[in-house]
Amino acid sequence: MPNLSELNFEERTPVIFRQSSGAKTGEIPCRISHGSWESLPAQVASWVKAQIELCQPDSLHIIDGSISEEIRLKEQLVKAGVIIPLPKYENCFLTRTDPKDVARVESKTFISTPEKIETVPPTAEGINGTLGNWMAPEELDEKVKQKFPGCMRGRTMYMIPFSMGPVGGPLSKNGIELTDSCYVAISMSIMTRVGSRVMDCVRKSGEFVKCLHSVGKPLTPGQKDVMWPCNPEETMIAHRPHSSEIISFGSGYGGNSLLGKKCFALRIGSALARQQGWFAEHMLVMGLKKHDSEERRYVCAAFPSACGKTNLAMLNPTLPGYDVTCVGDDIAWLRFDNEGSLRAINPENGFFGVAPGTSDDSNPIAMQTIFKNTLFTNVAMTDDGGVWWEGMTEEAPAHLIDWLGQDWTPDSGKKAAHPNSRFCAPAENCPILDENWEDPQGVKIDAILFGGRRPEGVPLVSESLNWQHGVFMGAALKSEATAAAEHKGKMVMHDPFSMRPFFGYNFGHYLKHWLDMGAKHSATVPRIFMVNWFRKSSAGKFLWPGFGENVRVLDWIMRRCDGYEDIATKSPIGYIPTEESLNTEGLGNIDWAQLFSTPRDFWLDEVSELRQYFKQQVGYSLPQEIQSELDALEKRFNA
Ligand code: GTP
Ligand code: SPV
Ligand code: MN
Repeated sequence: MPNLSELNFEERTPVIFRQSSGAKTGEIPCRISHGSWESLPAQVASWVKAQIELCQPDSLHIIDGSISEEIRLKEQLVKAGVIIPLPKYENCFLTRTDPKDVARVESKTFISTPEKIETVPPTAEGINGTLGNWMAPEELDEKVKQKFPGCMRGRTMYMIPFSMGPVGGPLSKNGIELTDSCYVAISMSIMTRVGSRVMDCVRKSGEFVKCLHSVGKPLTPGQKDVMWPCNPEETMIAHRPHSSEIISFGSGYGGNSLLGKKCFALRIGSALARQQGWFAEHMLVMGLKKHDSEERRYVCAAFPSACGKTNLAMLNPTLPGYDVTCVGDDIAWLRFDNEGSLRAINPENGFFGVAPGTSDDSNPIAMQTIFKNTLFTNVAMTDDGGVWWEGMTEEAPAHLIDWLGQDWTPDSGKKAAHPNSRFCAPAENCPILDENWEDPQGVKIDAILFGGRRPEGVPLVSESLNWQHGVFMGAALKSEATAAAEHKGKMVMHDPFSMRPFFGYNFGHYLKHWLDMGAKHSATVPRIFMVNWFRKSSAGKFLWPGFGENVRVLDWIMRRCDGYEDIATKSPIGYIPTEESLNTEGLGNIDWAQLFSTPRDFWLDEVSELRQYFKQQVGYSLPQEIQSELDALEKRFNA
């Protein structure tokens, strides 16, 4: 990483809004630069007032969600040099972050509950927990007192009323984010439904998740701002599930600052879901229809960060006769309805997707989604005012401005786009958006998939023996680390349910919740599958072409859901396709034996590693059922 002080970070003047609807009065602790203080519901006003007193911004901008507001905010940001217009596309912009603020920071993310056991399972003596970080409420109070007083001085506080899920829907929930980052305000307007109509809901229900965010860099009078203010040394992303509060300091990036996403929809969401009998999951939701069938089937899939959710959610089927639709690419809220069917909504309103690797070949649907009304972060810029990243075209352009704002040529010997560079695009841009994607009741789920990057041992697809075994598969999920968080290198890490960074409560209790919900609805639960697009040959090449070809695996999964028994054989790890049953027509050479083998040595090692993991990381919080599944797996290999 280059040293920040060596970079030519363009200085800028702070964003100031000219429009003003109110003067400083006794009641309002700062200038209101946009919106009306009087119109705020009482509970909202009292909370906001307290946060203004704490953070001491110069002014408050109440986001109304109108187009004219969006245009004005973007104009201001362009003038200040914070976002750069991309004239090659329609209403698209580029941001470059501070190179120290490029991904989620799991090590600085905390859940605060009175009892530690509510948040994290007990670890074995001398072992560091990897399933979340707990902070005592008093300690969090103390941290807030250290970090927040005056943290927004010289800046505008944006107040963003937002809804996760269709506004006013029975499964939807409201939040209000206060932030001193206009980039966050604009991104939240893409990723969630924002503005006055949400405030109307809050007024009716009186309920909202309280989200406070600051980049943690106050300005003294006259001080010039930097392009991407942040405070990496002081970064903290904290959650109080008991009072539905999120407190984030020091980072402006993605999941650290767009608080509706991981903080609300997953961490606070999962804690609420447990209390209220539903699930909040790191899952895509997609629809699949065969042209000769009446019904569209829906699948949700939990893959760890940067492991293929956006790609599967927007799959472009290579088999003729299939039609794929997208409901969501990152988060699903799932609930059993009165008939016992599991139904999913996508609480988000946009895609915050990984840019590198996205191309007309790998994900043409994403390519049709992201060149209108999109905000790019940390990608490279082309000479004609477009964007580029590794994998977008086979050949790199002869000249670019890289993600650090420096000249780049193919022989620079470094990446032009940051590996975790992202596009932030409205869902409505997606040409295959499902017609029911905003159905407030959600879509009916037929299958749940788990998957990660497993170079060895794990076959392309297997089906669990039953719900309990499927929950075990989710609990045992592992994947190679990616650039979505601060982990380095390619080590295979545990990422149970692809939720390791996002659990809002004790993982053992989470597993119990999954088991209990399944037992309650045993007659109607979806089937559970494990997939692995990333298995490699001994020569280190992917054994499976992936991307659009993954429809072949979905096709097999759908036939299993239709009750076709003779297309699978039972292996010790679950049901595996018979060789003729997976359509591989036209794929050329597929090494079936390598792709589907379940090597005994590998799996016995896996069992003993899992045994140690559960013992060291989950301890007595581990449900007995999961222990039994592990024992049974070992037994099947020794039978
Ligand atoms: P988050 O937004 O971080 O939660 O990630 P995501 O799960 O949506 O990840 P995404 O779909 O953006 O995956 C990004 C990476 O996975 C890119 O490097 C892709 O090239 C790679 N990828 C996705 N699908 C496949 C596949 O089927 N095969 C292979 N080999 N790579 C894939
Ligand atoms: C992930 O890391 O899983 C993401 C990106 O979806 S972020 O919103 O930054 O968490
Ligand atoms: Mn994600």
